[in-house]
Amino acid sequence: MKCRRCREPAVIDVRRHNAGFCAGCFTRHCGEQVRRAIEDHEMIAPGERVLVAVSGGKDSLGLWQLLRELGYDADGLYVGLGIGEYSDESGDYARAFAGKHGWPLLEVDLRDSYGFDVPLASKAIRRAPCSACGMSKRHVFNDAARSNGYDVLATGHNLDDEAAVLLGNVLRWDAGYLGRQHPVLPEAPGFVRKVKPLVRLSERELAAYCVLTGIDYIVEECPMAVGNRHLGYKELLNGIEERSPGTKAAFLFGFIEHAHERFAADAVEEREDLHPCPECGSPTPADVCAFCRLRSRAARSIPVRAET
Ligand code: Q46
Ligand code: ZN
Repeated sequence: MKCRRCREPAVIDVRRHNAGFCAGCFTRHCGEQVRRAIEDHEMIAPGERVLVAVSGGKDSLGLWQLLRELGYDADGLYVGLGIGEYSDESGDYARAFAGKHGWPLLEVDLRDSYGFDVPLASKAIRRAPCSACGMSKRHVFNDAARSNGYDVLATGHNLDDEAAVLLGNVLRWDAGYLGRQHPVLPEAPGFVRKVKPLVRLSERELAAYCVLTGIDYIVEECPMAVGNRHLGYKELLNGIEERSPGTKAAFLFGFIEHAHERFAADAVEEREDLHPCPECGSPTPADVCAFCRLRSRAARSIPVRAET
């Protein structure tokens, strides 16, 4: 197979585009996909400061590099989740990558800053770790971006992630989630803008991008992902994609183009009902926000040692 652009031998084929690319043209293709996503959805305006949530994995480190190469003022944010060796190692990858390039990396450790970690929180609320983790990350990402003066928070969600989340939301017809499922969640009082510049690239393309550009990333998946609903949806979609390449992209982009608008009003309505949490100031529809409730339940579950 030859490269679609320069006719040199191809090193990767992207069946969805019915095209092969050599290494140089493939990295350019990745940059163009990110540039297009940012332009199409007006994700980042010139001069804005971007905070990229990095986990040490291929998507987030790839995203950070792609944004920097496109000229964006992008710094990293690593959140220590306290998931045993996985967290220790993923932090090392994020730090090594930032250090290699001399790019600023903010760090927040859940245990040090908030007194709990993901395994503890999950036990305290008797819910799957990903539920406690997702809630904590959403809060910490937004808080870190706001308190450090960033305009935009960028996450490494790729095409596969977004299509899997969409499938889950459609299977339940969850109108609120569908209204919020978009590559850009605009800023609002108490919230920075959140963007997903990798929506036009698949997981496989990100892995290839990292290998071809020498990004050293943590290959192991989070051990707590086992049994996660989204993994099942991803597998289902991969089976369909295998038989008809392009279906995943058509599913996601068809929704964004033709259907998202119909659910957006629900999301706007939800946001209008928010007021600042009395404990942390984050917008919430409840008396105390979900993160602060999680935090206090986790704190209560820590056995208190008797003073001697
Ligand atoms: S880190 Fe957290 Fe993921 Fe691990 S506990 Fe689940 S949500 S799987 S992206
Ligand atoms: Zn709160």
